[in-house]
Amino acid sequence: MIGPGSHEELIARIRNRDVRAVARVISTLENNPRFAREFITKLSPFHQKKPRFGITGSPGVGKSTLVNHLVRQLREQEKRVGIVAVDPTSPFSGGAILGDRIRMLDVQNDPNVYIRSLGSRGSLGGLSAATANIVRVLEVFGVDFMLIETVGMGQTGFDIVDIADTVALVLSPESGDGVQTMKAGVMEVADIYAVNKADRPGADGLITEIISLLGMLDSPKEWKPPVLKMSALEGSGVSQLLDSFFEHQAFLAEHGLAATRRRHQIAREIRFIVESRVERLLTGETKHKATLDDLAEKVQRGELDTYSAAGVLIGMIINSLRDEEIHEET
Ligand SMILES: Nc1nc2c(ncn2[C@@H]2O[C@H](COP(=O)(O)OP(=O)(O)OP(=O)(O)O)[C@@H](O)[C@H]2O)c(=O)[nH]1
Ligand SMILES: [Mg+2]
Repeated sequence: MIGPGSHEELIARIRNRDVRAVARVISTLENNPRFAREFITKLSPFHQKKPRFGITGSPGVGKSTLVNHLVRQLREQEKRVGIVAVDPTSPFSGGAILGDRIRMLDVQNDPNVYIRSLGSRGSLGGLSAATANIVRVLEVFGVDFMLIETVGMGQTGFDIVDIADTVALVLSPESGDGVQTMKAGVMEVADIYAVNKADRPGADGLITEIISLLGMLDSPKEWKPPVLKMSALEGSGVSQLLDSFFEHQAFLAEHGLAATRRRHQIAREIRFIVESRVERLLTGETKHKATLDDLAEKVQRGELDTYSAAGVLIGMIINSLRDEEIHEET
């Protein structure tokens, strides 16, 4: 348990690259929103964002195997790498990363590589509020580069596009999800398309399909997302992925888009925090939930209309949020 007053000490330890302090803080961030508020407030002055690369795609397309390659390439450049893998199948992690741990065995014992798996709290593709904070902690810890692996993108309140600078969508011919994924409107948000498992039949067909779908999008972007072909298993074509990432970083910088993009992300994060706090008040055995039920009954009996009921609840939520702020400050 992390006691009060120890935040500064923990931050000092993290800045000193103390792995145990990092692990402890990350676990607490994942499970304790109040700790997150206090800790991140104190951490922020020490934080500087690092390049962040998001790797997303359906289960089993080869994301972790590709991440492994990326880590190896970055290590060859003497970079320290942080990896966050968001696993939607586990509602909590506590560091029990299993699948990814096993697949990333060869980079696991490198002290310059920090791997952490997180639950996504049940929302497919969505990130928990803690994810952005955990990335910050690792950046203060001193990684030069963040890799973030998630399943799915662009469909939930807060996800990979809200954290990463550049997002690669990984597809594989055998997952057969190419067209469906794109039709779900996911297409626009990827900066790079990585067709993996090129050692399997169907990769060229998938590439043709992606290129033609990209051509149909009527959002004329200056950045033309590359469609890359690779086999993470054989290690062919994988270096292009990192090259494309750096090209995209340079593109964002040259066009002055990095800052704008980041500001939008931060706005989305703030909004997500606000929404989460309101939602927390209305979920579970809270007095707000009880009031909501009462109000519903009144509307049902014809004593009240829905808008007036909402007004009552909004007033109550405002008061509670204000109380929380005052409470936190003391
Ligand atoms: N044939 C072939 N198999 C691959 C390739 N890349 C990965 N695989 C295999 O595909 C399986 C899934 O790979 P992962 O890297 O774990 O895929 P993932 O996308 O991280 O999977 P989840 O994290 O479970 O969503 C493993 O058995 C890999 O060995 C490839 O290029 N070709
Ligand atoms: Mg994986």
